[in-house]
Amino acid sequence: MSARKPVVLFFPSYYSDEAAPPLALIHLAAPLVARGHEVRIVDSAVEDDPEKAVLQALDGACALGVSMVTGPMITQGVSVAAAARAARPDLPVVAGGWHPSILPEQTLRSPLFDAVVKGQGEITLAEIVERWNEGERDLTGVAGAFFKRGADIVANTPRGYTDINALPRRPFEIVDFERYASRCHGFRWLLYCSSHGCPWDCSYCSNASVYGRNWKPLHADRTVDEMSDLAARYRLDVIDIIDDNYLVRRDRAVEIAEKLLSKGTTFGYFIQTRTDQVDRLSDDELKLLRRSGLKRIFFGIESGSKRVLQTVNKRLDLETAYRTAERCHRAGVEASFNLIFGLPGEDDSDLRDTIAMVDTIGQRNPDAAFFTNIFSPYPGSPIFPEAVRLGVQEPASLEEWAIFYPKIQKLPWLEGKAHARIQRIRDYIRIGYSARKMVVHRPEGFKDLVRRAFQAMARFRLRRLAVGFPVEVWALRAWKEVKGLFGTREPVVIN
Ligand code: B12
Ligand code: SF4
Repeated sequence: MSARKPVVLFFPSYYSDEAAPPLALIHLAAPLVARGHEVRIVDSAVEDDPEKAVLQALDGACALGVSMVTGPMITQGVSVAAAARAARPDLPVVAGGWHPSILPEQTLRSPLFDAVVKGQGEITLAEIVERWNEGERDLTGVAGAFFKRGADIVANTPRGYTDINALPRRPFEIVDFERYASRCHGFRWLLYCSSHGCPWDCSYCSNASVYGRNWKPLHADRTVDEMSDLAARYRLDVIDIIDDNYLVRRDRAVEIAEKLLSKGTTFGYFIQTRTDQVDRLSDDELKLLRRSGLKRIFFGIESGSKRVLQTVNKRLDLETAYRTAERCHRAGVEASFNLIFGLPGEDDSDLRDTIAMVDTIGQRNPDAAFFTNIFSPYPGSPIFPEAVRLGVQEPASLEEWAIFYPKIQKLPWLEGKAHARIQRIRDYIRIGYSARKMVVHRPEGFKDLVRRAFQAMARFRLRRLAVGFPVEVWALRAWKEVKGLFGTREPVVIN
């Protein structure tokens, strides 16, 4: 057997100020490190010249892996893979992550990639690297891999789910944590995964295409040990648990909270879940979670229209959502609500319902935050074929998927003035209801008075759906630009 050569893993830019170590790549590194490979991670979030950094890291390497989700990450994923191919034509390149997992054959039609991993990558990538390290390009028999044999694309059998409890510990130390903390102005946080999947079936969500309609957790003990070790090692302020639905098992969440409390940990943690999952917790349990460090819950609530919620199979009851918003406030847990505008069939009465819902939540929880999106039909989601039927153009190549992004994508049923109007509504929700921002200090004194005046105006407009001639939005934009000219940036504080 040849010496184990280094493996380079690249995380393309996602065009955001927030930076946290690339969790997917740290997961992938676990078995490779355990088998004796050096894993060199290059992350655009902390790299000024990612292409140069990848080319340098390739020295002596046996493989390059590129991670991509549908959307703009593809742009740099492709350009860096092209630069690597030009510099090291002999080097095999593998793509993985959500986009390649959902569209493995189309991704592999790009001449830049030699293989694609479908789904969880830990064991599949380790087996691929084992072959490539020996100079063997044929990947026959590596479950979960797609590869090229001459002009053909070979699809191996699926790997099925790998229990995360059976995988080696995740080697966070292979990235330089301090580079991330300094990008976040000293805010110290990590992303962490304690379960995979979600048993629900919302039609706009692509989860099931990768993890099935299952929910698979890491044992509570291991979760507590890992999180507290990481928090101590990196002096973390917050661990952002990225699980799609952390509260599927109430007893496990309670057990984790009790164990964190008995260890005396001081870090905060964020979770994502559904309002009905919180509704099952008693007040005491919710307070217990708060005392154990639970600072913020992200809820996908999407729309205030019962009809729209039904068409996307959300199975969500608004009264439960209101009750949960209020109970979070009482328990001291910050609540963030995600909204999706532009779902197929949404009309003015649905918009009014959504605004009324935002208003009700805002009243019952004055600290609630709202994040708004325009619907983006992701491949792999059950709604995708309907979106195509309604006129969404399905990209025909990996590169074309780069523009598939809520910020830039136009929907055939939401064009021109209708699109601009939704953008205004989003602006006014941001001004009118997001009491606490995730990344910026809440203003004080005179600035807070101005903020309140803008807030009242935005709420007034939204209640009447009167968002034309948006002078407040223009004024805020102009103010931001002036601040930008003088180089003043708000400090990044994720509270
Ligand atoms: C955290 C996160 C992000 C972070 C990641 C930051 C970081 N530093 O890691 C950032 C900010 C980049 C992000 C951005 C976006 N995200 Co996001 N994100 C997630 C989230 C919540 C967790 C990802 C994660 O780390 N999971 C844990 C790891 C271990 O699992 P994993 O990512 O699946 O990785 C495994 C496999 O996919 C595979 N794999 C991954 N990469 C690679 C690479 C190689 C070479 C190989 C072999 C294998 C492989 O192996 C890994 C280990 O098993 C997921 C939802 C989820 N629960 O996974 C959504 C998710 C990936 N995001 C999604 C979306 C839509 C977005 C945005 C478009 C959202 C938006 N509205 O702006 C943007 C895209 C940004 C851009 N500009 O292109 C979708 C992707 C859907 C799709 N079809 O691609 C998801 C699935 C959410 C959802 N359910 O819709 N996201
Ligand atoms: S949107 Fe949320 S609740 Fe619905 S299936 Fe996806 S992860 Fe589950």
